[in-house]
Amino acid sequence: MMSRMILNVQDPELYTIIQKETKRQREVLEMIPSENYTSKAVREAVSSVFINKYAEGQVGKRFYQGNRVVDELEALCKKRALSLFGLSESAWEVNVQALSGSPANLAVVSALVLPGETIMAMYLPDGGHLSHGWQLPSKKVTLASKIWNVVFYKVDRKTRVFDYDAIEREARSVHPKLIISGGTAYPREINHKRMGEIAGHVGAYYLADIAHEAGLVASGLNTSPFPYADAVTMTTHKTLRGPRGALVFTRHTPKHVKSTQGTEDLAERVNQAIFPGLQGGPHEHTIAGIAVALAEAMQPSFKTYSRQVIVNAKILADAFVKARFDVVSGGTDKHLVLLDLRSVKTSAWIAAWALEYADIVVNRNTVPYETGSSFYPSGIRMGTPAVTTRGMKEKEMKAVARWMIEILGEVAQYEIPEDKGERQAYLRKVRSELSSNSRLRTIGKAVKTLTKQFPVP
Ligand code: DSN
Repeated sequence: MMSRMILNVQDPELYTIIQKETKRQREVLEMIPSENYTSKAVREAVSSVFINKYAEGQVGKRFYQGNRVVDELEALCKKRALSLFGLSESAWEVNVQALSGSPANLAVVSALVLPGETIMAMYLPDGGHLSHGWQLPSKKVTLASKIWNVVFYKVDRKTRVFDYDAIEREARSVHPKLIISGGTAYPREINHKRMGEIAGHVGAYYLADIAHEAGLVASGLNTSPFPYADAVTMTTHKTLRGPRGALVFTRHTPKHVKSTQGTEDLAERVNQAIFPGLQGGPHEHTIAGIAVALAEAMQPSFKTYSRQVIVNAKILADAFVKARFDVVSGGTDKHLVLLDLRSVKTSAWIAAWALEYADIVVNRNTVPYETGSSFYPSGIRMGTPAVTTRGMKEKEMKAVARWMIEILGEVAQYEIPEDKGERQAYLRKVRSELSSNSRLRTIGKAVKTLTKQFPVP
């Protein structure tokens, strides 16, 4: 339970840092699509006494004593998770212990695929995720890429959406054991039915990672992958608006693959992969916060919120299309919009800084058929979950889009030199120019006026 504040007395240095971040989160337009503001109730649960407890094992089967109440907590969280997505306990297991999205994905892959076997995943610049085995031609970047043979599928060059016939051809040629969909920057809905069918045709498991759109799926506004997937992973802190954590859902009996490991329950394999395979004690305080967020997501008001998240993102996308920006895939079906800035000859690094000088926080992002690098990519990614939590709607989004378009106009033609030697000096000069740009300051003031009217929870 929250009680009288003592941190300011005991550790003023740390307290001041928290105050600064509180102020920052209150004053800026937080538009990174993977971020959100949790409720006070979620934060209260996360800072509860569950932070003190070790609880390796599963409900009713713990390795440490003293877990009677933890069992109650975890059982409640699991029940709520299954109920939110309309799943039956007899067909699906949910594990609520994965520490976040990347370990959740690693656990599922390690449970379903033997080292050296092939997995197929969305290409990172096309919106995939690092934890699906990202690697460069010259470097195995992730642990998954060191363990498994990873083959990526890409979006169509012209439409920048997936061509499912091409994915099927690829799957038939590489015979993956697992096909993964989902990621971080694909603005369109995934055709889970088709992905499930492709997995079925090649005898692969299908893992749908809905980290980004979990809340939209829970609200029935994006297609549910559950009828088609063998396993579904999601983080709990993006559109689902809980604390940072993850949920892993697994069918007891696989849909697409005849078990090669006897009659073993698939979900049991995933549970074992999470603990003891990958982690020790679960973070029960986070699980408490997730349980609160799941109950919040079952309220009718959450569906209204999710609907507004999508409406708001579509308003941004439409405004950028009208202003002749290159909106990847021409729009969005969910909470995020991806702009390819190569058409306006601006570096995403400079654009993101310019926006931040006006207190609009987005992230620079790779885009399909990327020609830059992950640190200096060609796109910016923006999203609406956090601003919608604050209550912003159509009118505010139109104003935000206008400001963003104006700021991007201010930095058009700023290009980062190819020469690495010249680059740092150039970037320092640009940041200094941006920090004193009067137009950015004026927009920053308007942003502060707007954010004052929409308090964070
Ligand atoms: N880093 C997260 C995102 O921003 O999408 C995914 O892990």
